[in-house]
Amino acid sequence: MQLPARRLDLSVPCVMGVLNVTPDSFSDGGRYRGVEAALARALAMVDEGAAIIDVGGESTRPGAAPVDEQEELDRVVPVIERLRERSDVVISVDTSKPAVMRAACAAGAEIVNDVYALRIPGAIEAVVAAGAAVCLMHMQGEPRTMQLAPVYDDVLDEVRGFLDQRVRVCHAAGIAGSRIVLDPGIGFGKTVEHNLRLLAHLDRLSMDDRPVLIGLSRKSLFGSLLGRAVQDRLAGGLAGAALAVWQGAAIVRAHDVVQTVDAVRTAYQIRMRRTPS
Ligand code: PT1
Repeated sequence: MQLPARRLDLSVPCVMGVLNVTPDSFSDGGRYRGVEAALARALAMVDEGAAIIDVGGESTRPGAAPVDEQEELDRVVPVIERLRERSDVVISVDTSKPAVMRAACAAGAEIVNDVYALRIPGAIEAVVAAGAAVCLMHMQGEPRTMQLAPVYDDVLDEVRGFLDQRVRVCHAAGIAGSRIVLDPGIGFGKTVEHNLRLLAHLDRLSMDDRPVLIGLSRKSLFGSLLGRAVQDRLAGGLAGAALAVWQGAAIVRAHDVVQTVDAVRTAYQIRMRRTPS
């Protein structure tokens, strides 16, 4: 995948480590302590084998409320600056706001990971100006209300159609295919059944062999499916990650980097031994 000033090799699947920079995650003890704690966690994930660190200052979990632009900037920019000083890991910024995209990329982010798939006015222009790569994710509705009553005629067709349309809009704006990753948005306006159908057909999601990113880590899908609390969903997430890689997924977004790297490597090594019948 083409980044502003280098390429990220996706011929082997990799792990994107989740770095939530929200008050509940890091900042007890003030802003500076929060930044230092987030930086330490990011560097630990790099040591654990994460190829990308995904820095986010606004939760997009079901029911989450939007965060003010200045607040989001204050959360993510200092962390990205410090991480860029300390590591050459690829940094992505999990945001939908054009101003946050611009500032994050100026601070060293190379991928814009947008759950709104650049639908907010100014987002496409921000990505073009930064020369960033982008993850286009499907979401039905918005985080606050998306899980109330998700409805699809055919979830696969609709997700594919949406992503296809967003790719075309990006192309028209001058974002090359080599900069685009696609994501079906597991848990974003989907029932358990919708999520499972998407995961069962990941190999049919991508047009033109575009790389696919999948985020499953600790999601309520596993609460519904397995009856597990959020801290007990690792095995479910690893099974899903392995099956995603089996179907060709290029990037797995996860909190538990050590374990996810092992699951991704194992699934990839088995898949590589497949020979034409
Ligand atoms: C994701 C993702 C993301 N997920 C991308 N970015 C989150 N590209 C944040 C639940 O059901 O999958 N892909 N950024 C986290 N969002 C959720 C959604 C967290 C649903 C939890 C749930 O529990």
